[in-house]
Amino acid sequence: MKPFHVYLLLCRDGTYYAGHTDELDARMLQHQTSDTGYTATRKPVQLVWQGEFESREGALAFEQQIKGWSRAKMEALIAGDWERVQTLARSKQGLDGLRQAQPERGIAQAERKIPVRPEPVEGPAHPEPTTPVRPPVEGLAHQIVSGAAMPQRRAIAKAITLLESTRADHRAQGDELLTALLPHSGHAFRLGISGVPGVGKSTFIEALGLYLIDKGHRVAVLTVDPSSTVSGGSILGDKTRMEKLSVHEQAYIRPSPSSGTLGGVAEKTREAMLVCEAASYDIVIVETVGVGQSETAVSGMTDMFVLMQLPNAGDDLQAIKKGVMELADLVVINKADIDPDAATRARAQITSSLRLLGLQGHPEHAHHNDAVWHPQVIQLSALLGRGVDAFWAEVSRFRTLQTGNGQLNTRRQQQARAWMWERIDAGLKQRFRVHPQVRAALDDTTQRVLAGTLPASTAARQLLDLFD
Ligand SMILES: Nc1nc2c(ncn2[C@@H]2O[C@H](COP(=O)(O)OP(=O)(O)OP(=O)(O)O)[C@@H](O)[C@H]2O)c(=O)[nH]1
Ligand SMILES: [Mg+2]
Repeated sequence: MKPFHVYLLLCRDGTYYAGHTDELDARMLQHQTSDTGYTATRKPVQLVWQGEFESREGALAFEQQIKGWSRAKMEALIAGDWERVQTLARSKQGLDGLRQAQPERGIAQAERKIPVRPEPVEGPAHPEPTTPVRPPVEGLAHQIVSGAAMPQRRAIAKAITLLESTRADHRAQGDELLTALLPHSGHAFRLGISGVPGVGKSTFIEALGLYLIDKGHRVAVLTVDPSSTVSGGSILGDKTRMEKLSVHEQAYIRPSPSSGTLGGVAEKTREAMLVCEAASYDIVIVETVGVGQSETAVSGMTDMFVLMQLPNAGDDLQAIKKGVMELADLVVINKADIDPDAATRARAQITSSLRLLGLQGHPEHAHHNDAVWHPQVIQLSALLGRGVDAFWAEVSRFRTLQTGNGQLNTRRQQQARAWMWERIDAGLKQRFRVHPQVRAALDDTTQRVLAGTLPASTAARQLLDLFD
């Protein structure tokens, strides 16, 4: 039977919001996009806790209870510290109320909930649960790979939430889960789509997704939003308005993780991609905003990288400057309906820029073989759904070519290796920063470098020696 969820959101203003629903994904999307309700002016919001109930009444009762809870008690719940919740309840409300409040399935049964920390923190900000929570990873993997539609959808959401958690015990379970899923992943085509805010990425992905589902595909859409790493919120998440696609049963849409470094966010997206593939989504689309370094990250996790452009010259010059054009396997000029002539001019301009790049740029930065594939430039109107079939024809041609000549496989191998090293670099840096001796010496050493009494390179060597 379909469970009811009670959930807690952490809002941008630091307040918590408690709600209940029987469609958690759809409700989250609503919170992220809706202009009404408590969360409308408090976006971005982050799901920090959920519990499951057999009945709506049970869920409602618990939601009402939570709404009266103190902040400390909510935070104990989020941290999974049920003992502390009980202690706080004993001092405030007495145990009876608490017993009533307990989810029928959920809090006591660890596999029914996956609590997530609101923010990654260096030390334990919340007390660790006294007994480690242990979702049955095998069961979860099984539901993802071969579960029926609804349990599968829930299992995917749980898996991704688990993978996004920064708690060490969750990380270990997440690794176990990924290892179990890996043999079932890799069969999808991974398509990256980038472009400046407002170029029409979401509108296009909605049109493309519905087109692909109509052709019998299952489509997963993930986003990498660099703004989320700064603001803790998500530009893309706020604006994910793929109304038809988001409710389609053959589609799965997940907004960007909203904390961590860009590398961390990209890593989570990469892992979410493997989960979706294991769940037989055969087309995975990764959307990213054309600002910052996120294009490099997304082109580094996809089989084909598409750059969306507006029909005016300023933007493509900018893109060339940033070196993003070199990453593109295909360039799309959107909004051709507004000014067809400008779109035609832009197409000619970009085509010649690309040719120039092929001659003078860094074709080795591209992930295709320049000898066999010249990035194409096509026009379309995402709003009117024009050009989607021509787009897919190009994508299919590229895919066939890359599969046939072995480039697709090579590209994935290179990506996997690069990612491993990227994560090793990030991990080492993190360990270096928290190393006790390094921490003890860091301030003083930095001051001496700033004062000009110690050469920067010597300082680095000394600190690295401490780390060793
Ligand atoms: N005329 C016209 N408008 C379009 C087209 N595609 C998108 N739009 C409009 O452009 C605006 C932005 O579209 P989105 O799809 O939200 O753009 P986005 O690239 O996803 O934007 P971010 O998520 O902010 O990065 C919306 O108002 C769309 O209706 C198009 O082909 N023609
Ligand atoms: Mg968008």
